[in-house]
Amino acid sequence: MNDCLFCKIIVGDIPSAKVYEDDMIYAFRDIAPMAPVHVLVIPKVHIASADGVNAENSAYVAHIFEAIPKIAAAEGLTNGYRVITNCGEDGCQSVKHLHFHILGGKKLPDQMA
Ligand code: DGP
Repeated sequence: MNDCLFCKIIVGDIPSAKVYEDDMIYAFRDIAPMAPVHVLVIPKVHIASADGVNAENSAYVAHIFEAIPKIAAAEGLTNGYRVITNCGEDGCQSVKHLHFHILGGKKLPDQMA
């Protein structure tokens, strides 16, 4: 077992507020929400970041993007939402396990950086 925080969340060693789960992915509420709805969606395999996506594991990313509209609908995000993945140092990625933020529930700021 590696020392990855999100790998520990997947196996339940660290508690989380689950929003969705299937055999490939896990979704849970962000511990420090930046919007009324702030969900993180992660693959159940350890991929360090967007930089680590390749032909062997890209099915997990495709599956995440198939699940995102369902999660957004279940969260009541009928008026739109934002999906973000931070990558590496300049992207301010703090947890080194690929994750996609779903943010919504209000009009989000226009400015990205
Ligand atoms: P990023 O900066 O893109 O690496 O986002 C990491 C996110 O993970 C950040 O919004 C806070 C969230 N986070 C960090 N630790 C935990 C945790 O233990 N539980 C939950 N639910 N979220 C966490």
